Amino acid sequence: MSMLLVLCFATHTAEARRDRDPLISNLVSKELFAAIFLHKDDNACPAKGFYTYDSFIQATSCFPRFGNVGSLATRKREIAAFLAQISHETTGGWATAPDGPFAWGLCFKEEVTPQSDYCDSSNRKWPCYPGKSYKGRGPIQLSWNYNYGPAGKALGFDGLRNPEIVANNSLIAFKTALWFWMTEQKPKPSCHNVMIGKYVPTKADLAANRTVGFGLVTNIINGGLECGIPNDGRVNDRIGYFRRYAKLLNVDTGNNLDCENQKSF
Ligand SMILES: *[C@@H]1O[C@H](CO)[C@@H](O)[C@H](O)[C@H]1NC(C)=O
Ligand SMILES: CC(=O)N[C@H]1CO[C@H](CO)[C@@H](O)[C@@H]1O
Repeated sequence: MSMLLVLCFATHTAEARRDRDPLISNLVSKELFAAIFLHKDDNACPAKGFYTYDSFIQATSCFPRFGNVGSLATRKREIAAFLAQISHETTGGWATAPDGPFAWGLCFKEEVTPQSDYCDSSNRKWPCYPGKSYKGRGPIQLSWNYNYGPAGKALGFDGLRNPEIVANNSLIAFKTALWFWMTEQKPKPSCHNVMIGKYVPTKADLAANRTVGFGLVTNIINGGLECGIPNDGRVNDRIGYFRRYAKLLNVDTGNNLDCENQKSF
């Protein structure tokens, strides 16, 4: 068990050893993390005490390219985008919440009233284990057997038999969010490659308005439900978090924040 806690499995191991100090902690200090997630440890938040700064920093060391590619502005913008997306996924905020709706990221660690077990039984590569729920858990609200399976394989846990660990171990929880962020799942690019500008749209992408920007990351995460809709509240919530965090990190947001004119993948 303790091995699981300290090592980054599979392909990430070698990379992590090559570059031991990605210095995310220089860009996101403990104080800034606390200012970003002002209310995560309130009594009102079911995730109280779960999402610690140390777990976040430790998890990033398994993904040395995260927040570590390109100019200082690019690095900060990617980190702000990641923190914004996980905040929307776990938000406890509401319009008139203390300190505003965007001070309430990382309030939840698992979906409270899931509509299903998120089992895609047609997926033979990552078969669901009887009785298990692949509902949203952790900072990115990892869901579906076809995400739990490969995330677990990459990170060293049994995602299909033990999906609950994502809501019980905050280091693994943050690693699943970073795994999702860094991993391309065709035809979607990785969120990371979008935010560092490495993504090159195909003809089909261009025809669907899928150009670089925070809106494309939203499209990758939940475009099927949220994109191509004018003024969608969920999309606006993601953007609100991103604007607040970009300001706290002292970086501009870049263009294309919205995905209302994009088709989903
Ligand atoms: C692309 O965006 C433009 C507006 O900028 C819109 O008129 C067009 O319908 C969009 N295309 C698709 C495929 O959604
Ligand atoms: C020991 C422990 O914290 N167990 C929890 C693991 O996560 C599930 C939810 O997915 C909880 O119900 C358990 O209490």
